[in-house]
Formats: sequence, C-alpha cells, structure tokens
Amino acid sequence: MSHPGIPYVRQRLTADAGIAALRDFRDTLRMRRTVRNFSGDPIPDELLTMAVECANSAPSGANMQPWTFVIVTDPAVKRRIREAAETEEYDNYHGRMPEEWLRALAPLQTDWHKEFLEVAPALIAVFKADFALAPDGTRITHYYVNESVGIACGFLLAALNAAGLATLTHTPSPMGFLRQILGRPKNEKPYLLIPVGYPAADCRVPDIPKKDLGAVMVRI
Ligand code: IYR
Repeated sequence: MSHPGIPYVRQRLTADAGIAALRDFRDTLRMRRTVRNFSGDPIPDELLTMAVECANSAPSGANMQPWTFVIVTDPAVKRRIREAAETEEYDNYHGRMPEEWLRALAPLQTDWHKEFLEVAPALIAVFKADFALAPDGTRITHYYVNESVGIACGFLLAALNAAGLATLTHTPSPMGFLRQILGRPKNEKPYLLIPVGYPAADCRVPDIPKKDLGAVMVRI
C-alpha cells in the first residue's frame, strides 16, 4: 500500500556530482571556527532570518519543532545579557568550576569577561520547550527535545557559516536570566546563546586540531 503522504521527488545526483557538492560543503564547514573576537559591523537582517529558516527546517521529534530563536540586536538588551552572564561566569571561574574543568578550558583561554555579548551585532538566544500549551491550557508533550534543538542549532551554525558569519556556541551557566530578560514563557528553557557577526580584522582563534577521522569513524 502506498503511503498517504505527498510525493517526495528529488533529482538524483550522479556519484560525481554528489561528491563535488559534498566536497564544497565540507570545505565550507571546515572554515568555521568558534570566534570570541567579533567586528561590530552590522549583519543584514535577511541573513539572520534565512539562517533561522534553515534551522527551522531541521527534523524534530514528532515534528513538534520545540525551539524558539530570539534575535537580539538592541544594544541595551545585549548589555543586560552581558552583565547577567558575567555575574554568573565570575562565580564559575572563581570556585564553581572544578580544577579539571578549568584545565580543559585552558587552551581556549576563556575567562569571565564576556565582551563579545555586546560587541557582536546580534545574539541568537535559542530556547527549548519540553511542552507547548494549547489555547485551552492543556500541555502538548514534545519528544526528543534536546536532540531536536541540537540538530536545529547545527543547521543554524552551518547556515551562518555559509554566509561568512562567525558564531560562538556560548553556554553561560546557569542561563535562566535569558528567560527573564527576553520575556519568554515558562515552558521555554534557555538552550544556547549564540553571538553572531563577522570576525574582527585582528581575530585570533586557538590553535586546536580536530580529531583524525580514524579516531571518530568506525566501518563495519
Ligand atoms: N561557560 C563558560 C565556560 C566554558 C565552558 C566550555 I565546556 C567551553 O567550551 C568554553 C567555556 C564560558 O563561557 O566561559
């Protein structure tokens, strides 16, 4: 019996065309670096909108799309977010993070200062919702929320990178302040805070390699 859905027709690429397309995609992805030193130059609004369209196309548990992307460009709001994040991070770096964690972070040379939260022209605050509320107040359960939102964020980072933009996958901790500052409802929990912008002209990044394929891929 055929599936009652709608036809899904996609032109099949030859192996060579697929390899060429993927080589370009891989090379573009490999240009992505996590950046903490942004230019303050503005980003066209349309780029941010289209990047969220890419993220919103991601697969999700039962197609519930349990995500919200809040784009912040208002300098006053960015400042409040920076202040709140630095307050938390100060405590993290002064006793809340165990020695082992601080040692793991040493190559990244991070500290509690989060200047990038004001310098980057846009912040994308990503929220996850474990459930939605129907108009009558009943809860609609979402499934595989972490997996779904993680995949959507991967699409988002890849999309912004394809447009030549740099991002930082930032997780100020705890980040409950984002819900309050951005006025999100109680069913939404902060998931990631992603500063976006062009890298500063003098941007530098840590000299850290990716694992070889042999260490991450197994063929059976
Ligand atoms: N959230 C802190 C600490 C931090 C944690 C990890 I894991 C990193 O990869 C980087 C930083 C901070 O933003 O400084």
